[in-house]
Amino acid sequence: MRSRRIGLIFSVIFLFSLTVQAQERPNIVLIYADDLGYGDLSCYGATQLKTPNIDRVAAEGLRFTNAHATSATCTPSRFSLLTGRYAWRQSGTGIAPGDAALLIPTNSVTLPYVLQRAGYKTGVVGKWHLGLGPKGGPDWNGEIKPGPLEIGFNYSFILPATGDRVPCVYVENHRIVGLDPTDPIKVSYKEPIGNEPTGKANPERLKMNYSHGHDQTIVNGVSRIGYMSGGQSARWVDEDMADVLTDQVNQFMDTYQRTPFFMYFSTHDIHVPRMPHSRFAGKSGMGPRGDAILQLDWCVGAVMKTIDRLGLKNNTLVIISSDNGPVVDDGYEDEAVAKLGNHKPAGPLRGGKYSAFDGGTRIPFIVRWPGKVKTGTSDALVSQVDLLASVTSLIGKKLGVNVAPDSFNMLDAFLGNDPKGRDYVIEQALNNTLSIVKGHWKYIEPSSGPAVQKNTRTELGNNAEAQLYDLKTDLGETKNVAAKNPQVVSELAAILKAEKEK
Ligand code: NG6
Ligand code: CA
Repeated sequence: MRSRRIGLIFSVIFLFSLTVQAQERPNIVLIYADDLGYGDLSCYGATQLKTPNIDRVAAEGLRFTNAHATSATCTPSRFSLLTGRYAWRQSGTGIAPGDAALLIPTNSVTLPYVLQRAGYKTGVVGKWHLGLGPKGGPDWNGEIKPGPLEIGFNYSFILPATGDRVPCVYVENHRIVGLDPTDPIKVSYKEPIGNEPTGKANPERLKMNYSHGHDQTIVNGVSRIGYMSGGQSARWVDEDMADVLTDQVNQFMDTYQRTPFFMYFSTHDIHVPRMPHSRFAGKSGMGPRGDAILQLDWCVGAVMKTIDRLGLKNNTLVIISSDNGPVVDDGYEDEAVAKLGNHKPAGPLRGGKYSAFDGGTRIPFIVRWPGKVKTGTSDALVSQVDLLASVTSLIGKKLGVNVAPDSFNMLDAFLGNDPKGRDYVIEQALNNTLSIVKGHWKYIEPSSGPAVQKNTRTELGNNAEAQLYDLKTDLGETKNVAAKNPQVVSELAAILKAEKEK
């Protein structure tokens, strides 16, 4: 009798601790869009198109106005997001070719690794773009590793690089999906292989012309960056990609609904080539770029529906953001320029993808966790590099010394309890020009890089002189006030110098 009572007490304690644990260990779903600008969503002020599903998440959560990707391009932003370290601290972390080796050392303490160690099931679906395989690149026809599974993910279903780079195949865990061994795949970023048609030689075969770059192997009527041959049965169909990826995300959440899980859904949208499904094609009136935003919004809605169906809404922390700012013509003639109308992809910000101006790195950032994250908007200064330290703190763990040195615990800001956030944040442009935002000041270091990228018509923000902008009165970075504020310039330049020397 006595032992039964003790048993009961233990079960109650055990159940109690399970509930407490469940509260402290929410599922985490990070939806990371590609090239989505600060002004591209209706909840961030866009009026020419509507993004009702993302807007709903924002209305139920917290919408940040001063959140930053660490870089104005993909690879370094993702490197920082997963490692808690600014990418410019490690050479070779610029935009990666599709046959690059894995850029994150396999002994790194990464965001998925921390969660995996704490009992989470961790998955990545979508764009990877952080390299795969050992030095020299992966063995596409064999086991493709190291990759996501070697840095903390339990499951991966990825595009090796980007939608516009070969190889145009999905990789599930260590293997290309649907590869026929009698039709092996070959990839080269140096010279054509086999006799596959290219955009340059066979423009008559294209569904959509390239505007700059992107004139190499044609896959699914679209010419890409890089050459590939073989692997016919494994090649993706761009128009189906959003459905294929969303399906993988939903299956993962279904499978692991009873364990805490972390899903990094790295969408292909709205990167080029913009080839939305026929359900979305022509629907925005803004050409494929606008249609891809509608498709992205649909993906978010579909994932939220699954979270609701599984009864996980209150125990799931949802984050929606983007890896860098917007670009209109990124290499294909997809009518993005002609049909832009009055839409401002970067909203009130100057520049865009590739740029040192804030349009390059200040991005949409939405956090929802019903009952835990306050609702409304937050002007706190936060960076995606902070997610690692903040999530570690959320689940009650500690990072070792020197681990994730640039990641700060901003949990209070992410929950909506701290309106201020970081003291300062560093931003990296395409050609590695660094900027620093501190309070209302933005300093861009002198740089010999070009002022404008001609093909994309992006103002890169490079200038041989130091630039200082007062973001409080001049969010659009139009008036360089460096000459009037020499002491602010030297203070910020000194912080940047010290950061570089760390
Ligand atoms: C550029 C590509 C651009 C895009 C970008 C990477 C050309 C001319 N331009 O080099 O189309 O692929 O790299 O984008 O090739 S990112 O979002 O993955 O950083
Ligand atoms: Ca990107």
